[in-house]
Order: sequence, then structure tokens, then C-alpha cells
Amino acid sequence: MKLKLCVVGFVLALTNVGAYSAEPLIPAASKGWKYQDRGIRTNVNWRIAAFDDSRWSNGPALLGYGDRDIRTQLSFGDNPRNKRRVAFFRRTFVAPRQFKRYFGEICCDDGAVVYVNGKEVQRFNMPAGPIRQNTLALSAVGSDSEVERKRHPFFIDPQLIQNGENVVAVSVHQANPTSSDLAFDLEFVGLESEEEIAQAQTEVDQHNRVNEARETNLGVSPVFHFKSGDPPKTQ
Ligand SMILES: [Ca+2]
Repeated sequence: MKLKLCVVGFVLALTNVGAYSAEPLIPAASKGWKYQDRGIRTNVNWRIAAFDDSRWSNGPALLGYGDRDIRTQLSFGDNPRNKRRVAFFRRTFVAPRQFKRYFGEICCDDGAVVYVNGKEVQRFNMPAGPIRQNTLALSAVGSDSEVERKRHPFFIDPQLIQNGENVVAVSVHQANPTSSDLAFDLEFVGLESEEEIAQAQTEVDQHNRVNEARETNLGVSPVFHFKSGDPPKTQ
């Protein structure tokens, strides 16, 4: 079953990566992710570009634990029945010039909050309101083959991306302390052609429709996504 999931996830990843000829600012499954897997946020400034992450570990995506396709193994602590709720990730990326739109796709098990240059741009499978180091994801995705390796598409406000070096920071949250797995990957591309922008918009719209239905089933407010230009409140 797990192998089947991996194959499906791999094919999906290939489909998405191959779909855009635009310049990857962060390729899928890329190297150079800094991570902090101690389960505690030691510095409130961990999201901002100026934060010194030189003491963090680093490795290639997929990062996490509990599944066979993980390339960088993270620690969940000493107690499998009470695992750490959160892991933190950072990566610098260079925007060589200004693009018309910026588009990302994230794979996260179970939930995630994404920040670019210190500003929140997206959250997936996470509750509304302040996000703390012990905040749990809304639902477990590990047993749901359709979403475990699904890449969630989203646009990024172009005003947040500057020419030259930028920093993306992500917290990934477990749905419960006994969850068997955690996983994270993220890719960014700069879009220029109207055709690719329209294609990305279609992906985001389809994703939003699926997740609106999912949120209705979960009985939660719509925080799985936001439409471009309507970011959630930054905490
Ligand atoms: Ca999990």
C-alpha cells in the first residue's frame, strides 16, 4: 500500500514539475533545506530572513519520517506515543528578476504554515488564529491516499518577493502526537507567460473546490487555502 502511494506520489510530482517550463526558484525535491526538529521554537524570529539558521541541520526534500520515500530523516523525539508536534524548515532562494506571478506547490503531512520573507502567505490543514509550537493540524492525512503526497498549489503575493535573495520558512504540524509520519517538500516557480498563469490559476481553483468540500466535511472554517490577494491574518 505504501509502495503504491509512493508510486502515485512520484507520478503526481513528475506531472506537476513537468507542467511548468517557467524558471524554478525552488525545484521540487531540492537540496539545501535547513530544519529544526527539536519540537520547540527557540526564537520567535525563526521566520524572518535575518534569522541565523547556521546551527540548524540541513538536507534534501522529502524531509520527515515514517515513510519510505523520505530522503532526510527527522527526529520525533524519544516517545513514539507522544511525538513532537512541529518541525521547522527554512531555505533561501534567489529571484533573478521580477516575474508576473509567483506560484508554489507544497507537500505536507499533516499541516503547514508558509512564510516568505517573514510574512505568512499560506496555511494548509491548519486552524485559523494564532499558530503555536504545539498547534495541531486539523486532520491526519497519513491514511488518506489522495492527499498524503498531494501537492497543494498556491500563488504568492509578488510584492513579497524581492530581486535577489529571499527566504521561505515553513512550520509543519502533526495532527496528533501519535501520528506515524511527517513529510515536507515545497517548490516555487516564477511565471511569465499568460498560458502558464492560466494553468496555475486552474490548479488553484480546482484545489480550492476540493478543499472547500473537505472543510465542509470537517466542519471547520475555510483555512485550507485562501484565494490570491486574500491572505489569512498573520499572527
Ligand atoms: Ca502525520
